[in-house]
Amino acid sequence: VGNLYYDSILPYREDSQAQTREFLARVVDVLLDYVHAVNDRNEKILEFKMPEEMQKMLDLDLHEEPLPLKQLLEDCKMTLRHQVKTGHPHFFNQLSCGLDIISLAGEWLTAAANTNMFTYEIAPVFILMENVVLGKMRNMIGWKTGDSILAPGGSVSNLYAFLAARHHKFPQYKEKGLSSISGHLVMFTSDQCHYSVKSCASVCGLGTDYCIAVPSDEHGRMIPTELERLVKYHKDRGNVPFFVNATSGTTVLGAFDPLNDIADICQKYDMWMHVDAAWGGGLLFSKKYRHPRLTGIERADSVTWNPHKLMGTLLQCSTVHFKYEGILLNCNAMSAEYLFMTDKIYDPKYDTGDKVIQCGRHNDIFKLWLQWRGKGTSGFERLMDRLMELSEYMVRRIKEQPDKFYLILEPEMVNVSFWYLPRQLRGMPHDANKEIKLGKVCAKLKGKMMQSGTLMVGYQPDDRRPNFFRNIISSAAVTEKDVDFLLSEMDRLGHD
Ligand code: ABU
Repeated sequence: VGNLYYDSILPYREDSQAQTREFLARVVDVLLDYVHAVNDRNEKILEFKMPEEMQKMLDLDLHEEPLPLKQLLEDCKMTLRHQVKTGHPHFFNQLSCGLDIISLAGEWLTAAANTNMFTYEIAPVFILMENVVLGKMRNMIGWKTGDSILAPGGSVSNLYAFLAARHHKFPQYKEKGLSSISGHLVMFTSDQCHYSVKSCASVCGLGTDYCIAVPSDEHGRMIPTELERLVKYHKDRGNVPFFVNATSGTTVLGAFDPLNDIADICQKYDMWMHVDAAWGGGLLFSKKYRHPRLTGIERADSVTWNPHKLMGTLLQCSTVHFKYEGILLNCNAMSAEYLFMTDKIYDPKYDTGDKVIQCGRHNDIFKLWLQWRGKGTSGFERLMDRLMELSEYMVRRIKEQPDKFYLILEPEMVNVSFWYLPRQLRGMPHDANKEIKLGKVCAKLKGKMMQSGTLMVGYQPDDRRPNFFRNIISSAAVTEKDVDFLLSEMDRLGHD
């Protein structure tokens, strides 16, 4: 592309097919080099720099005059050179890991199609794909009908569930607002839930004091008798318990709340039951691991399920499902006539834009649809089983090295919680004082991982213990050898 500028290619020059193709082909080369590097175990995951140093090193300025296309190619290379390779087989840091190639191809197509998902008129194929995929997901939950939407992340999916639950109980709320509600609404969720559930209480006017944290057991599962006790407590004080969030796959421990017990309580006290299965939903594919973890999910009123987590679909791809047909339109429609005309030549039920509180909606379906076509349902089942088996392998390997590693609990999912023991802490009795020291090791060792660039594993405290490592295996790239590498690399970096 030599010294060409933006106005030498489409759409500025009609006769620029060759240059345009050449420019894009060179961008694709950069992307393919990156995909190759991501899958190369000899490559580092990152070249860590402090933000100030990174800022100085990179030319990120925006200029008055245009830059040549060759500079833009350099910009693309530079960006990926300094990006953390989240698809690298030694990246275990986040719930969303991996780089699924078919889903990536889907995302590239999505970008080229560059459409908005609000009407059939401008996204006909994609809207029909949404119907197919979301209908299939509802069937897997155990419902024959219902309503669903793709949302920008699990937190917003949970918010949609909250809004639908409030609409279901107080259909006048949309028009009359707070005056349609007598008493103070109260919602319940376990003390291990994702923070977005509490955020619903803040965003929707309950106040976080009315999002009640139900105690969990030592595995991180909500205790149903505690839920019932707290529901009664609030009812007795004239409050209105109306919404319970059960989590299937908690963010830190990967715990599954007992859905049937929670459903019984919701039924008894006439409360909406939402299941936040953003993380654990993928296990619905697995005959081996679905039960007992997700047993009873079909009794929920709504379910959040993020394919961009365990299923490896590229970010972002989050879905929320409802048992009730038409609930999203009833709850959220504003009937903007410039977009959702009712006298279109096709059935306006295919316009999904009025189901949501945003207007513009990104196309998150194609990459999932293409990935599902490529893998088949059986391929997803194999992936789920493989990820779970690898996590079981990691647990075994940790138990085989009790001098170096301390398993915190038997995981229910691919979250493995553990401490690393450097030499000076080995052989000491395990008590609260030692846990404080082990917690300090986490932050130091994580820093060493980032500086060496060879490994990334997350850590955090919880309300029972100081910092501990949370290892996530949700990438199809990971093998037993990578798990062995992870443990030996932690020991190499952290032993002293
Ligand atoms: N709910 C987003 C998950 C963040 C994480 O990867 O831990």
